[in-house]
Amino acid sequence: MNQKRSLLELIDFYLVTDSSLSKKGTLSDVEDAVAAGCRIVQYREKSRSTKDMIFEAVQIKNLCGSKAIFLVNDRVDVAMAVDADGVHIGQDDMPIATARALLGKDKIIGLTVHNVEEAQEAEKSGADYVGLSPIFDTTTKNDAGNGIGPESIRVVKDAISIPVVAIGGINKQNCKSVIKDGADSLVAISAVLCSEDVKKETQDFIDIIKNTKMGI
Ligand code: TZP
Ligand code: MG
Repeated sequence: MNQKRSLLELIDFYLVTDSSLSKKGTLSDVEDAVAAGCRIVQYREKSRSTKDMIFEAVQIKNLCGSKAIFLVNDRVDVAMAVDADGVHIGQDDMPIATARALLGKDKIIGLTVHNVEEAQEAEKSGADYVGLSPIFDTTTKNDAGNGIGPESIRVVKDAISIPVVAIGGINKQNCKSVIKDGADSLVAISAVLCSEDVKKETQDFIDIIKNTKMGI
């Protein structure tokens, strides 16, 4: 049993890395977010060679240690090479069943979904959580499409029993409503990585999420 699996129930702020937005570098971002209490990190790197990704992924895995789940975006091969805790894949990436066969039952697999049908299908296929995307319009991902609106979070949350992670256009102003609308966790890439202090921003998000979940 992957010990990190139990952390999935505790996730609040979810860090997705982006070297093109980072001010101090991906390793610094991960270190800051984990120090702030972030319990899940996804290494999302679109421009590095496989060799460089593996080198960086090993370092991110070490920074996560036992404190945070460490997932690799898209690249099942990189996740396997460094024995990451799992992967996050999209609708056009490797099918879940194939990823599961390669990674084994203990690894965590997250799938991006855009509506309730995809979310139900994801759960049926054995996804461990879904990333519901994009909640609001965003310029961080070119092909993300238009925001589906925060109301869709509740619809998806009520239809499945695995955790729902909200992503796309989320910031400190709208994150409270995203949690109230039913998200278990949320990603805010530009809001955190474009800030001057990744640790403080992460802490702020975690505080808002925790307080909102407690009804404060
Ligand atoms: N997947 C769907 S939207 C998105 C990704 C990776 C980008 C989210 O970035 P931001 O800056 O939080 O809107
Ligand atoms: Mg993808």
